[in-house]
Amino acid sequence: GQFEEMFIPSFFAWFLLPSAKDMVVCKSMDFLRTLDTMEAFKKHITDFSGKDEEKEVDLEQYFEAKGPLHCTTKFCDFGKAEGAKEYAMKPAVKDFYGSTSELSLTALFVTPRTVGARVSLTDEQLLLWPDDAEKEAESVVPAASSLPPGSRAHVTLGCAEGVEPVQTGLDLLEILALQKEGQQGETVDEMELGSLTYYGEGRWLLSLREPICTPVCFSSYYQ
Ligand code: ACK
Repeated sequence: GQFEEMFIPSFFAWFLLPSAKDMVVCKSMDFLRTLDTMEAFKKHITDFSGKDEEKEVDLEQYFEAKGPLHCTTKFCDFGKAEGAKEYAMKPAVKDFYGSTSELSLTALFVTPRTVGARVSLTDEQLLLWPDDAEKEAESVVPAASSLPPGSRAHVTLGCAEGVEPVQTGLDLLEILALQKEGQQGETVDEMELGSLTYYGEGRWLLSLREPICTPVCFSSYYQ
């Protein structure tokens, strides 16, 4: 029939509904504004400024937001990515396509490359999570495949100049791998939003006291 040739999208994702988007952007901007004025952050400023210890870093300017806010499930590259077609044909993908749910953002993280939110998926949402999402990151984060499915789930909030958004999930996996290895990090502060930990090399994680819940729609992106 006429629908047999399926056009595979750039990626499948949960897209934040417009009503929720502003609230999430606002909270992340608040976090960036607070972080870059903290003494603990200034102590490690060269992670972001290079050699220049005197330089101030304005994190709000440092990162640039790209495209609609979303949590990628499967990057398909219009069918060219491995497993793209199989994913697009999964019964769960068809069943949930266009449906709304709630995403739970449980942490915010910042590295010299990206700023993002960690997403904790429900069992139902995990039905849409590709089996190999963590394993695919293995060449960059060797311990990634030993992390539980869904570990890579994130919302990219911004990227530094010249950095592609695929980096955000890799930065998150790197932090989770450090945690799993038993690196406690350096808990530097209790902030209003939660507790802030430094993992070295410019990696900061704010575990939210209260998760940010945001309505989303499971769909795909074709541009
Ligand atoms: O922020 P993200 O999750 O990172 O959303 C974008 C989206 O797909 C469109 O580019 C993600 N993305 C790009 N390349 C890959 C890849 N090779 N593996 C997984 N996700 C990717 C990117």
